[in-house]
Amino acid sequence: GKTYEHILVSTPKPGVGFIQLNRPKALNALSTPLILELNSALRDFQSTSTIGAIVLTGSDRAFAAGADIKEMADLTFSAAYGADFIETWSDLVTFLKKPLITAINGYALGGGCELAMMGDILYCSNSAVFGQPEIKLGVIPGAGGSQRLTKAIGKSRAMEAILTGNNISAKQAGDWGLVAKVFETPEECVNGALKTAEKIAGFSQIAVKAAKEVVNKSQDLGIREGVEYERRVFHGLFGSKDQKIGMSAFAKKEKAEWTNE
Ligand code: CO8
Repeated sequence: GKTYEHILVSTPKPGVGFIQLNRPKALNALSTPLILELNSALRDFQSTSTIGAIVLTGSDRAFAAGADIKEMADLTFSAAYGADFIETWSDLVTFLKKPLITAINGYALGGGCELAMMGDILYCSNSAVFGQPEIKLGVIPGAGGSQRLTKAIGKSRAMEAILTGNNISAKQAGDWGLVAKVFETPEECVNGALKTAEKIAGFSQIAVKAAKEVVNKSQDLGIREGVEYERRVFHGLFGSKDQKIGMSAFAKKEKAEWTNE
């Protein structure tokens, strides 16, 4: 495979792609080169048919401490606006159709919190610290934080976090539903994410893709259109081989052997 400078890429379990952000000296600050590598690795997993789900993590100390402040310090409005600064950073939410689990330990601040929230499932450990501290730098969240955090934890809590720059603890993240699970240790968090990814990768990839697609539609559509959208996709799955395989295996009390067709 490719060699990267700022990330580590592997396939530790059947069907599971694993990416670890690896700029330890800068607490995984999200520089443009790092984001380009991350997008490249995700695109490779997206186009590898044997990969069914992906886990993204950082180090025990930091998932990511935000966009690279040193890189941004001298940016001007024209340069940022002209080059659509940050736009490509959230590409992954559109091109990545396979489930992404973010395993968050340590700091997930600013762009780090936003990247964590681009995951389809968020897991964290007790060491996790979330926050959108941009207000302290004279700016605001720039990669979806104001939208995704508000959808995840509600307006009042998101306003408080974004307007004060105060951190959100792992316990709050769990209680408020920002994350699906809070683990005791970073190791348990990453292992839990890998286990869930392996489980997801073991199902029909056609059904998994459809499931992610319809859940994501709930973020954009009203309930009525969303339910109609779901039904269209549900009906469509009766045209797949795996629907026949799955339902006949159930009737015969056998294990389904998915074809991803
Ligand atoms: N950018 C660049 N370098 C960073 C960043 C960062 N965001 N965070 C930490 N570092 C560097 C430090 O400068 C330091 O480097 P050096 O050793 O060369 O001085 C090293 O990492 C270690 O950091 P600290 O010494 O500060 O470690 P502490 O344990 O004392 O503190 C903190 C850890 C609390 C995380 C602290 O480093 C901190 O507050 N970091 C900044 C957090 C922040 O403000 N993040 C938001 C950035 S703005 C942003 O993300 C805008 C979003 C835009 C969209 C992004 C799309 C994905």
